[in-house]
Amino acid sequence: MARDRVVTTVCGLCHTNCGMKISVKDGRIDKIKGDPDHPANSGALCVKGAAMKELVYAPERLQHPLRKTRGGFKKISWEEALDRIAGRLSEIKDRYGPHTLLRYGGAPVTEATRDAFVQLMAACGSPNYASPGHLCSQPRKLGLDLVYGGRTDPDYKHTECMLIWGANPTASMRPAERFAYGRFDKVIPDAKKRGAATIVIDPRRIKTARSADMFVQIKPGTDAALALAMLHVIIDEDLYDSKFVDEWTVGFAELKEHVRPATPAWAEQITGVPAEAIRKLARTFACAKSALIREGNGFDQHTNVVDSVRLTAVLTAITGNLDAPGGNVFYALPKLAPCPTIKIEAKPLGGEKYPLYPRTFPPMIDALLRGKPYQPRAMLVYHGNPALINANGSKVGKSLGKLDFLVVSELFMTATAELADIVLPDASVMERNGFQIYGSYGGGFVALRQKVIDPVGGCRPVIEVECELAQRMGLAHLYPWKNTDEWIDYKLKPSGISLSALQSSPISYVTPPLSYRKYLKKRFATPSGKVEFYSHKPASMGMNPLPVYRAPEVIPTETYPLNGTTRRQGAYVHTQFRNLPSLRRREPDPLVRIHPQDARARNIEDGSFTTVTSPGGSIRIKAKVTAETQRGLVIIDFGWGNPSDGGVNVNILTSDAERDPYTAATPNRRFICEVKSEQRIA
Ligand SMILES: Nc1nc2c(c(=O)[nH]1)N[C@H]1C(S)=C(S)[C@@H](COP(=O)(O)OP(=O)(O)OC[C@H]3O[C@@H](n4cnc5c(=O)[nH]c(N)nc54)[C@H](O)[C@@H]3O)O[C@H]1N2
Ligand SMILES: Nc1nc2c(c(=O)[nH]1)N[C@H]1C(S)=C(S)[C@@H](COP(=O)(O)OP(=O)(O)OC[C@H]3O[C@@H](n4cnc5c(=O)[nH]c(N)nc54)[C@H](O)[C@@H]3O)O[C@H]1N2
Ligand code: SF4
Ligand SMILES: [Mo]
Repeated sequence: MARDRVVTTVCGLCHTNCGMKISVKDGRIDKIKGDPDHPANSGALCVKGAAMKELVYAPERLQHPLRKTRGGFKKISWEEALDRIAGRLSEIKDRYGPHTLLRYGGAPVTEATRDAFVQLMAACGSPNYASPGHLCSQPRKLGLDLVYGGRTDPDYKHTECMLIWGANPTASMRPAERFAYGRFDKVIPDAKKRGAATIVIDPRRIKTARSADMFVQIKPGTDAALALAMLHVIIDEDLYDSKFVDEWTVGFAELKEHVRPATPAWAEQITGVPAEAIRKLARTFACAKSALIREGNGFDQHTNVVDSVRLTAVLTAITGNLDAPGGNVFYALPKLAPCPTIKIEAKPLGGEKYPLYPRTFPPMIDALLRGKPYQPRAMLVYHGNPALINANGSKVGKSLGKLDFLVVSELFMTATAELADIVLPDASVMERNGFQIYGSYGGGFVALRQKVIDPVGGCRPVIEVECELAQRMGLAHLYPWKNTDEWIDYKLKPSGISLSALQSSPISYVTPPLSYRKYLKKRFATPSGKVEFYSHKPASMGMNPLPVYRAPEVIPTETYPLNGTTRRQGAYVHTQFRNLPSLRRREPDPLVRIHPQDARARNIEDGSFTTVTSPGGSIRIKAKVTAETQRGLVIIDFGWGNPSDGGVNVNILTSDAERDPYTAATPNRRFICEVKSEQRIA
């Protein structure tokens, strides 16, 4: 490899996967720029991507495998690490059965995150591989699937009306929106120039709300009530697309009956949104020439997420905005070969209770703690931090402690890695080949994530490590690849390209450009081939076939009079990056945001320390007094609590008792609490 050169690659620190141009000097990363030719970001980079060099060369980077001993972690060789892991996994598999092996992979920001150790579980015969999917997009995907058989994304470019609903794209998707439109920071200003209306539905006055035409400040977890009332108005006032409804939907008569009692006055009591504002919202959305809903992660992490998102899908369909210009459309994505490649008959731990989303993580946590239906024994963690990101943090810590054997592949020593028996230092996204897939107006495309530098220290890429383990466990014959490059070729085969093709053309379009109303030819991928307002799948689980509002079971009490929710900090991704100086300077501490009236009533001053207590526990945290939240709702920054970040884990306060009936989604964005100023405690 030439030691000085410019490498075109893809970031991979978040789902946006921006293109990068990286200059390398003497085998080290020198300068990082956005790739002007990459359709996702057109040259822009966010502060996190710009901090990539700090991440790669961070002094705390793990550089050797570590083994836990009585005296703490000790450096060991790769040979020893791999032998020990293969030996222990084989032993546990033989003694207790393959199903007692679990795998957890974090948010799938790259395809390697999606796949790592999944084939190993399958080769062993375990069905138990999970992710934070129950908190992130999988419940939303299921909601959309139930109604119209696929996931849609917004057609920002052509819309007349945008509902930014439970999403904060200017903070979380900057500079690019994954599926749609070059640079997201231009989406809203461009739409405004065209005269499109922007409506924000959020409990917090986010930045986008300040310039929106309408800001609907909703109580968390009550979106289904709002959507039902919108449907009430739209049907009552005949504002729906009757031709589409007649030809392409099932269950309209049932839906009409269902939403009759859901008046705006009823919804006002639940959502805190005035009835008149609900009527205006419904009329603006339904009467616009085209309208889209950008539903976001604000829906996930609530216990009614699937039904709430089903209702947004119904709103899109009933107003004729489904797969129509300016509405919510099906973007084609490049096809990838499936992983695992082995059919496993055994059901995952969530299989009985959550047949529509069986690979959900909470049943694994329960099984660890209760030993029922059986006791899981070992877990491999890749690119995730389950100890911090799940609801009821204390319980999660205890449950991971029940494992006989925990292996964590990481870049840094995290709260989860601290619990591990063996920690493996992974090569970062800059130190291994990879690829990324995207949807766009021009069609689905694949981009090459070209290796930029050799792995630092003794780090090794995870796919290689997995192949080594498979070899040692006598399972290599069950792998269609032997190394990272072969894995890439295997994955890309259905799209008709290969790693070497990508190396000569780093961005390859593999599907035709976006077209609309594809259902006219292909119908919808639902059992009836139509949009299902009424669905038999929930009915088969004993659930209401129509989407409903389910009131949260846990509501404020005298002891815990406030609702709490959590906030994603733009400078960080989840639990990461607090150790990178340029980012830490931007957001040095976690904060609890509290409304001025709630603060005054509690003697809490801006910048002072408070104790926030919920039935799950207490945390000490600095207050920010601000009217961006609503009365009765405090907002706490999420993602702190790693050993060296000096912050507190908000998930100590959240509860996992109540769950979404379809996916086991826990209410990480809604808990009850009280906040006390430090003076008052003293
Ligand atoms: N209360 C509350 N809880 C939440 C959320 C919330 O908003 N509020 N958000 C939820 C959501 S949407 C999600 S997606 C989850 C996130 O859950 P996770 O994905 O489990 O969390 P991350 O902090 O992203 O964990 C990624 C870990 O991978 C490590 N890592 C980074 N790059 C590499 C690499 O190249 N190789 C390896 N081996 N490791 C790497 C990082 O150091 C980090 O420790 O959290 C969920 N939990
Ligand atoms: N910088 C940065 N970027 C990220 C991430 C990160 O951690 N940092 N994480 C990535 C990941 S894994 C994800 S999932 C995406 C998420 O990206 P988005 O889907 O855009 O979601 P969030 O940014 O979490 O914003 C969710 C919004 O929903 C609001 N909300 C909370 N509860 C409710 C509710 O009950 N109803 C309504 N209507 N709104 C509610 C919150 O106040 C917040 O403004 O971002 C990705 N991008
Ligand atoms: S938005 Fe930032 S962190 Fe995410 S891929 Fe782009 S540059 Fe990287
Ligand atoms: Mo997520």
